[in-house]
Amino acid sequence: MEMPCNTLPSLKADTVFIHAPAFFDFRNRRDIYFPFLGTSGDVPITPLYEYFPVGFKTLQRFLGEQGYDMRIINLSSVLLRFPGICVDTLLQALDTPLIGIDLHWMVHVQGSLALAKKIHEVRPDIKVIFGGISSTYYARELITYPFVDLVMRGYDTHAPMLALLRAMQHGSNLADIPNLLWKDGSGAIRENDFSHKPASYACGIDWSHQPREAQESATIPILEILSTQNAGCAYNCGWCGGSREAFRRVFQRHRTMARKPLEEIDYEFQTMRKLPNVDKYHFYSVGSYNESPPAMRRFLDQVGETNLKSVSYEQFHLTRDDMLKQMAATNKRTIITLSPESHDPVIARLAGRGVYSNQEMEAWVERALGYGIFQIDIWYFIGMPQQGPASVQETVQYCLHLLEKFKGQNVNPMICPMIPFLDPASTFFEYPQDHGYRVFFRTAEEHRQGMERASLINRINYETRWLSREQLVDVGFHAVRSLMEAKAACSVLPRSCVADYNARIDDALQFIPVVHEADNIADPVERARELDLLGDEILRRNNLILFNGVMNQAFPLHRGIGGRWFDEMGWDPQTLQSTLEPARARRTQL
Ligand code: B12
Repeated sequence: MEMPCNTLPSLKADTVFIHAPAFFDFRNRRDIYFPFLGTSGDVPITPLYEYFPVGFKTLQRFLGEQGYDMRIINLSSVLLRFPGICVDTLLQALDTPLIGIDLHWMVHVQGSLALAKKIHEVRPDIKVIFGGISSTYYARELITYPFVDLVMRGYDTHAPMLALLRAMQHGSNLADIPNLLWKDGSGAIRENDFSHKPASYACGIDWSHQPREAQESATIPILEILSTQNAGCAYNCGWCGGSREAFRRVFQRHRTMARKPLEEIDYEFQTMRKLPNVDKYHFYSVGSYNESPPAMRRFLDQVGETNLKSVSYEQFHLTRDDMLKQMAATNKRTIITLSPESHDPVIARLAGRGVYSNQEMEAWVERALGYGIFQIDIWYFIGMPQQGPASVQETVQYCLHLLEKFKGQNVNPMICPMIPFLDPASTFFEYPQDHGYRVFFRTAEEHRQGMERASLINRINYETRWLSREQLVDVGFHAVRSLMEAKAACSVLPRSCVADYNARIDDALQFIPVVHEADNIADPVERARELDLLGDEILRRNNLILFNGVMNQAFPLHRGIGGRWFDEMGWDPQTLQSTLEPARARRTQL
């Protein structure tokens, strides 16, 4: 229950971008269950998906240099960090004509729309604009919501956003702003040309400043910088909403890659070198599989000149030997992430991978480690074509083999179910029957309503001929559990850590079916009554997940949030704390 807060100092900006939690408002909800492991992936986030698009940071720099002040509020982080905060109070403090909300990842559909609705209730004077990958795909539907004023399409929105801010400042017509959907004075929807599709992508980010808590927060702070050098993809995995074909569907551009200019990449590294304690930061280079060898070599030169603690690169093919040597030479803790998706070559190929055999991969791992690569992460996925429970089990067995073969050598296989969504715009989403898939939600509104279901199983938007929704969760969670056990047995992870992690999985495995049964009651009144009976148990469990810390497969220990690069909160933590009543403020301290 939200309590009134003391007012916050006014936050004045030409535009404020807010990143909504995947579910708004998750606090104190007794009727929707967020189980442990409810997210896929290895990134340090809760099931609220706190990352905001890295494009917020490029927009902030670009607009800033043009004289427009853009501020960022990660509402997800704010609400996790200060659960007592009153959102109305926060919105009242904004002094801006325009709020940007990302619906980039579809998983935010409920949170982003609910936030927009809230803004219109509390601050009808502020215009709300949506943007991001999913916003582009669903632009025509999103603009029909009464609380969405504008939608900006595109993988690069810098110039159009500048044009929009200028037009708003001068009260001029919006009809000439590329990529924009808007409503005219009569409320009629207008769609401008989707014509701003530059060959280059974005500008460099200024990494020299990080959220204030980065150094001071929890015992194990999450010090990470993330960057992507390109938008789009050279590959075509059927499940991926960023694949070659998906990019063409979403952005209506034939060429599926746009690259960051080299001088902008250089700028990013220059700013990183200015970051105090850069040697304590991990650098996550996303999408490096899309870089050509010459571009990658130039990139590695920059890494070599930056004293980062560790660096990770995602690779599609097995990296060439000369590149491995250069990677190892540029940073002592170089991590390479491979994603064969399945040990079974047929399934791997159907998943868009399968470009090397297990034998080739194992020989490559040996070589890579020999050249001084510090760690190899190997990801497997659940929810691929022709992949049934037995196949998943075999993948786990194969992971055990890898763990034993490379014992003590930092080879870390991981597995995760593809939940809650099959990416909209992916080939499997568009042509489900051709690939053995069934899609439950197609529109944005169907996804939004789906995300409000109490049961995680009912929030999943697909199933395959080989794994039902229940099985995606059940088989998926059991696979992670077995793999964690194996890691304890091989001393890759401490036994106590795994015991704690797996106890949480066991609890989720026991409680998910209970919530699911109640959520499946046809009669809404009876369903609400049954869910209410479970309410205390749901809330207790949610509070163990949605709090000021994160834990994942790659790092199964709780780490405090607040200092992650995307933990920008608009106000400094002390100010946010001071708006809470004294008693509640004490409760939220670390
Ligand atoms: C890099 C990346 C990541 C990084 C995050 C980087 C980041 N913070 O931006 C990491 C690895 C952390 C990640 C995580 C996830 N990802 Co990801 N990711 C990608 C990837 C490879 C590139 C995205 C990209 O190119 N962005 C560049 C451009 C498009 O965006 P941008 O510069 O950030 O922003 C510009 C525009 O988008 C727009 N914009 C964005 N927001 C807004 C808001 C407003 C108001 C406006 C005006 C404009 C605007 O303007 C910006 C400036 O020009 C794509 C695959 C691909 N090839 O596209 C998948 C992809 C985006 N991810 C995807 C998914 C599913 C996820 C996860 C949900 C996976 C998971 N289950 O954990 C998480 C979500 C994390 C979270 N929110 O907490 C899907 C999304 C499909 C969908 N439509 O929902 C994609 C398409 C493919 C995939 N399956 O991996 N991801």
